[in-house]
Amino acid sequence: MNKNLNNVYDALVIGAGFSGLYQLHRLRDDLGLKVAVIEKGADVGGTWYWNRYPGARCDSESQGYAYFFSRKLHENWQWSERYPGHNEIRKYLNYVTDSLNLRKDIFFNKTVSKCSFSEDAKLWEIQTENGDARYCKWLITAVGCLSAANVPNIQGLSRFEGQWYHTGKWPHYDIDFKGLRVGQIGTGSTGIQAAPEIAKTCEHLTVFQRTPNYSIPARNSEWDALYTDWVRSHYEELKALVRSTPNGHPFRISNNLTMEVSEAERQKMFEAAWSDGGLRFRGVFLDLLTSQTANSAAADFIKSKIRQKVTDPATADILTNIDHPYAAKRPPIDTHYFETFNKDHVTLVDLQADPIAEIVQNGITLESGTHHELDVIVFATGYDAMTGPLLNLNIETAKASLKSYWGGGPRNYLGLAIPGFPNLFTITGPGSPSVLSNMPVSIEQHVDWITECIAHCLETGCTSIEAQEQSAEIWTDHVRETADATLLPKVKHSWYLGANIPGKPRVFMPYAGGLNIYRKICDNIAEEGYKGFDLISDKTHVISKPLDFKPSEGFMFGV
Ligand code: NA7
Repeated sequence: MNKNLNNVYDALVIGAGFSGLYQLHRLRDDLGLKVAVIEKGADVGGTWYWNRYPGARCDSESQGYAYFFSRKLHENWQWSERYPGHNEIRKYLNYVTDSLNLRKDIFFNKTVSKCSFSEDAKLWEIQTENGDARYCKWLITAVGCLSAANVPNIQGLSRFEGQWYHTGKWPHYDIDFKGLRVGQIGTGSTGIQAAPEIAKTCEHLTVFQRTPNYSIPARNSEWDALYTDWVRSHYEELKALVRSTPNGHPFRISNNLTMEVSEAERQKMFEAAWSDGGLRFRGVFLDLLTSQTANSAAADFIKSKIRQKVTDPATADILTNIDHPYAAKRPPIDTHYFETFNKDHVTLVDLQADPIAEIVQNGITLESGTHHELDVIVFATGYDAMTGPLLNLNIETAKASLKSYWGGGPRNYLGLAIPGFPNLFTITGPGSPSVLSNMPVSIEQHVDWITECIAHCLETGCTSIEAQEQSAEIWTDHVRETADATLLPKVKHSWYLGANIPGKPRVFMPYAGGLNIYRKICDNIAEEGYKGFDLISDKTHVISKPLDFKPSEGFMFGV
């Protein structure tokens, strides 16, 4: 190790998105630690630094998609629309960065290539691709859940003579689609946002759909001054609301059960939720994700709406041939997605009927031999979600690598600590509510918990904290049992399950028990002296308590 005082830190944080920025602030400004952030991109933003595709916009409503730790930050910021667009989110994160003077402690343009723990020095060594090394006692990953882009291995891509892009690694300049024939592969949340925007200017858009998807109208709109004032002056109420809901969103989920109201009432409630638009639709009944009957009622309602929007019945058939329960895959919301297929220059290709055979120089050929000539291919094909960004860091100790430890799927404690990997914390890791919730709210909860945990270690002279193997086993079982009590795992191709990546173990990754319940579990564990962790002092005295956490029966799926 070539250590000198300059490159040894109390803590290093990987990633300068919502998580990394707040973690830097808390450790540096509240605990007074020497901290730095290592970031791959050239600026702050994390996921939003890379996601700049046409139509890229957050599905969370703006009034809840922000930090709530600072009243001042809240009151001096103003969102302009119901859902924040990618440019505005980057502006917001730059505003936070500058307000808190964070930039000076961020190393940009540095991709972490390896994180190895030295048992002797009790330090993590963080190497970057350009050959730098930095050292720290506490290592915190803030790499996001959706940052490892998945470009499917379709034969022939290297032969394609046009341009191709992945939505999650979009160029930092506007692409002019005028006069171009564009093929878009993928109809998840991203593809559903991108297609209507690309269709606005291109000569022809061909959407290659493998699995049809439900989508609810987003009903985005500009905020008026009255609402902006209301949001700015209702900091405490909004903060209390997002911290109390199971999904961290600024709206309550109804307690009504779908089949306990009359058919007429049910349709009326679906209609009202459809008019409200967005992820709120998911909250119209309590049991949409736990009762197949309830879910089918919602699914039928949405399918009937899609049929009303799409003028060609054959196209409507392909769009509504949906094989999974509503919201069991991440439920998209859209702005004129289905209406886009009514345009003469937009074609839908059903890959279930005729899969892609190969990509050739001038387009995509299907197994039937049908050929689609293309100038541009847009891969809206998602991510190696949740585990991908963590495994890409090549985290290892002398005894194990994370890749081998997670060979059968992620195993950890509370989604934030992994047995065998001391002093390592994973913000919004698999096994935490993360992607089932409104991310900034989950992020704040994790960062606060990690900060308090490190503060506790510093106060008590503990030099090392590590999750116990048994705790990880109990927690991982609980994550699975909680998901199994819902319709969430009943999907063929879902990135929640890792099923979108060939060879990835099929394990339901996020915690579906609800952010509010999860928060209580984490708080209880901290209050009871970090139950389930081994805390080791300089004299290697283990002061941990065994975990007696019993999985609760309560669960609540976010959106
Ligand atoms: P998703 O939700 O993983 O969607 C990816 C889409 O790409 C989905 O329609 C996939 O079909 C399709 N896909 C993936 N691989 C292929 C291949 N090989 N051939 C054809 N089609 C393919 O990613 P998004 O970026 O839309 O959304 C990710 C999250 O970002 C989103 O949920 C929000 O939380 C924000 P499939 O369904 O697998 O059949």
